[in-house]
Amino acid sequence: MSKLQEVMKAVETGKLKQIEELVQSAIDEGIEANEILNAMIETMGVIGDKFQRNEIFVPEMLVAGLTMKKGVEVLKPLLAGANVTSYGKFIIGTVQGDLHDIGKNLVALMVESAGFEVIDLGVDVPAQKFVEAIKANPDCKVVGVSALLTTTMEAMKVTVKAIIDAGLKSQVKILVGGAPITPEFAEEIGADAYTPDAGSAAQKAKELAS
Ligand code: B1M
Repeated sequence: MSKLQEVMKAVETGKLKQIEELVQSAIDEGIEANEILNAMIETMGVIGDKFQRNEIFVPEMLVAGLTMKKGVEVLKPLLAGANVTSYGKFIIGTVQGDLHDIGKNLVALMVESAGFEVIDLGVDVPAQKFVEAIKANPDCKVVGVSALLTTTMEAMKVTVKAIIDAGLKSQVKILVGGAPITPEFAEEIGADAYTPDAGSAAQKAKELAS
């Protein structure tokens, strides 16, 4: 089994104690950090499919998620580039009712390495908390809203509306993303931009802040 396959297997089977060592040895073998990250993301897709087929349940999905998080920690210094420009603050959170944070954390990491100061509101964030955070940070130019469940797309809509209704659209641009989100949905709810992954989110955030 290749090192990359070992990493994928460890995430899939929730080998929390071994993942850091396995990721490190994949790095030592010369495998690019991005390749390792993409392999872990692919594995989460496998986990999701197994969950849908009732082959695994929430606890296994949770441990796989925790294992991936630990693996990402090892990759972090390699994924984060040098902060050359300062783009100001970027507020990010996962919407109310949604506890998924792996993708949101990756977006935060990439945005930070692109030169933003990231304020992470965490998961299950009520719309009002986004509004208060933006008001408390008048130098924040971009806010990122993440949702992973079709059932929490409505909370994303509510969040974007709350930011608009609070009169904050002249201050911030709203970037949305997450597996069920589409460019059409983003436009429909009044967001300024949608991106499908963390790398493009960082690129888009820079464009929105400029
Ligand atoms: Co959940 N879960 N989960 N889960 N989970 C999914 C999302 C699911 C697709 C699995 C499936 O059925 N195939 C499904 C959603 C179905 C749907 O709504 N269509 C699902 C479900 C149903 C649930 C529960 C309802 C299960 C239950 O309790 N019966 C429950 C809901 C809990 C809640 O939130 N209220 C639940 C719980 C959980 C765990 C807590 C166990 C765990 C989360 C752990 C954690 O995040 N700390 C979990 C996990 C791990 C998953 C899967 C397997 C993996 C998610 C993940 O981390 N992917 C997931 C299946 C899947 O994704 N295929 C699944 C890797 C991550 C890097 O990708 O988050 O998509 P992702 O982020 C990407 C992009 O989406 C994008 O960039 C990221 C990186 O490139 N992106 C943005 C994300 N946010 C962005 C913001 C941006 C821009 C881009 O701008 C601001």
